[in-house]
This record gives sequence, structure tokens and C-alpha cells, in this order.
Amino acid sequence: MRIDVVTIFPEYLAALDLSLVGKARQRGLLDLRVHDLRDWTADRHRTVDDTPFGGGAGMVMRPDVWGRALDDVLGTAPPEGPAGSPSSPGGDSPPPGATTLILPTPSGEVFTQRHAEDLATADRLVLACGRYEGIDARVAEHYRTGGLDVRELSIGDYVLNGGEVAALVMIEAVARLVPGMVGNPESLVEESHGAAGLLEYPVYTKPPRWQDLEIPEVLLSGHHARIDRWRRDEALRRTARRRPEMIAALDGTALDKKDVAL
Ligand code: 6GU
Repeated sequence: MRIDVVTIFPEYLAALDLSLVGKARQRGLLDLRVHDLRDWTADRHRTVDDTPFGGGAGMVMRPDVWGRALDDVLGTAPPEGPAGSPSSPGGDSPPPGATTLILPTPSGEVFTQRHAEDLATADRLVLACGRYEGIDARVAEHYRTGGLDVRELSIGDYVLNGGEVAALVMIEAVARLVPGMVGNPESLVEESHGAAGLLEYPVYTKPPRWQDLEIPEVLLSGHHARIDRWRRDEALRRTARRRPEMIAALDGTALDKKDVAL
């Protein structure tokens, strides 16, 4: 998979050198490139924003700068100048295949595990991180009209200063679902927000007694059917308390006769 991030703060994305995503990059499973939006500015001050039409507080990011950047990174830019001219800041030509343009924004659809699963099947993701009051709305409209899959996505109901942290969240959630990226695919099976539609049950490890607290006895029983039953009931209880709307959303066939009464 190829992922490009365009931002005025490339340093924000340094965390992508670490952990699972960093290893996937080293192993060549993930081609991740971070670009500085200001490389596509045209003035001495490298301006990316301007005042909003219609008035109001704050600044809006200019569509012309974003258009040059995204055309270049997406590979929809007009042909380059004469041979020997400096190469574009976007680098060499992008791969063919399904591309999704993601615009992280607090006014987007809320990003869920379902979005992550869907985006993990794309060949290419391009994330355009806005700052200030956001990106001129014509940018999303232009690329959508051009036939690109454009997603405006929020990571939750709170406001961040820009799309960079949201981009980190989405990239990590997607990358761990790409085949080969997670060491043990079984760890994807029983997790929270997975197929069961429940939060995950509580987990325990050694030592068996800590701060006067013991682990639930059933986990030491070696009785796998009883352990599975206990875990499912704990997942149901926890979900009912913390996320009652997830219980309401379970389909009629999701609960069995032995499920704990909630
Ligand atoms: Cl994607 N961007 C910003 N600026 N704030 C957010 C967000 C995104 N998602 C939640 N809050």
C-alpha cells in the first residue's frame, strides 16, 4: 500500500517511523511519504491561507495551493517541463489502482473500524491535512467531480487544531489491517469493535496476585468452553455499561440463549 500525507507540519508525522507502521515501512509493505504543502506555494512568504469569503473568524486554506499539491501527489498534474528541470516536490509518478483521498475534518463522517477495514483494501491513500478553519470546500468538490473517491472524515466529537493527529490515528488503524502488517493475525479476531459488535473482555497476565487483587478463577480452570462463556458475558456487561448504543445496534441473531441478562 502507498500512503501520502500532505501537511504544513511534516514533523508531526515523525511517529510513523516507529512501531508497527515503522516496521511495515522498513519491510517494504508500506510506502509512506510525507510532503510539505508549502513546497507548492508560489509567493515569497509561502502563503497557504487567506481570509474567509463572507467574513468570520480565522483563516481558510487556499484551493490553488492544495490543487497544485494534490495534482502532483496524485499524479493528475499536467506534464512536467523540459528535461533537466527540477523534479516536482511530489516525487516520481504514483502507482495505478484504487486511490482514496482523505480529508480529515471535524465536520466529516465519524471514522470507525468499518472505515478502517474498507480503506485497508485501497491501493493508495492520500491524506490532506488542513489547519485553521479548514480547506476551501471546492477542493473536495473538484476531486470528487473528477471521479476520485473522496472521504471527509472526523475522528470524534471534539476539535483539534489540525488534521495531522487525525491522520496519524487513521493511518495506524488502517495499516494494522493490511495483510502482513500485524505479526499475529489472530490478535485482530477478538478485538473491540470487531465482528462481534462488542467491546473486548478484560484481560489478565502474571503475576496471578498483585496489590491484593486476584485474577478471575475461571481463567485458571483450563476449561476452554467455560472461559469462552465468561469472556463473552464480560464483553456483554462491559458493553452494556459503557456503550449501551452498541447493544441496541446488535442484530436479533447476535445474542444467544446463554448470554448473561443485561
Ligand atoms: Cl479530522 N480534524 C480536526 N481539526 N479536528 C478533529 C478531527 C479532525 N476529528 C475530530 N476533531
